[in-house]
Amino acid sequence: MSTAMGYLELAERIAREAGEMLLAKRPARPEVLATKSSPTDVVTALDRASEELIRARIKEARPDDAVLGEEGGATGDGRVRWIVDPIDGTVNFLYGLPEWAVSIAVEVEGEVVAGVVNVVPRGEVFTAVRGGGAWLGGERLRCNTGVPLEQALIATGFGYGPGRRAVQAEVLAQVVPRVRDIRRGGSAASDLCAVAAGRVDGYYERGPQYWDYAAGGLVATEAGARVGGLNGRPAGPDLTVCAAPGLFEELHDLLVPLDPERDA
Ligand code: LIP
Repeated sequence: MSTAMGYLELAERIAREAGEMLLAKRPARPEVLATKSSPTDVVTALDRASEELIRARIKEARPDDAVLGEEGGATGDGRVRWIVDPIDGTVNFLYGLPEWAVSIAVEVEGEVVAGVVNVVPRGEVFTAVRGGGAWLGGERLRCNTGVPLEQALIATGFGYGPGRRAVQAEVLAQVVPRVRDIRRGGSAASDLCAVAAGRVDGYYERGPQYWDYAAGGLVATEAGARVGGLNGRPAGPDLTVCAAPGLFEELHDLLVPLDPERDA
């Protein structure tokens, strides 16, 4: 069980089990347990229960591996590391909107080799193995290509802090007139899979954390998209941009002079 495909099989099995648990246990209106970076950045009991289940299953199967999880932080120091978002799109989960996902990526020596994004309410499980393509069920995914910026449907997201949001709104005001339209789904993992599936043409966001984009980023890359940051930097919390080559550069060049990282 040491190939990327082996990691993917385990990750998919765990992400499906967590998804089933969340669907079965989700009350009509989940209770907010705590807030994190701002009063709107919430944690429910089921974020924690989902991460506990995922960590327990990883530990049973691979006791020496490290884990980085949104709720539980970093544990262990193995050469294999699991990157876990137990519910990406927690606000959607809270409100009963159908756009939240369990996201699990597997890194070997710092490189993501497998990823699964289970968009639970839609029953869609996106998977990817490095070099092995991106898949939704039995269908191989390919991102849209040859779309010019002014025809592009672009997904984005907002952070939880008011200062960051004010800058994001200013940047967005300059982006909207230049593209077909904007979508704000509420889950970065799902947005990246939407690029992979050709449901949007591109995505950009300031602030996504590694657990938000590790698995979805591999799905998008394996579907032919480019995933990166500004000025040759890798994707990251500063800025993550994703689109087919060509559109990536157009979107990147639109964003750079708008200085979307200026709230830092
Ligand atoms: C969310 C992201 C979303 C972003 C939110 C938040 P969470 O993750 O996936 O795209 O706009 O600010 O970070 O908090 O639901 O795991």
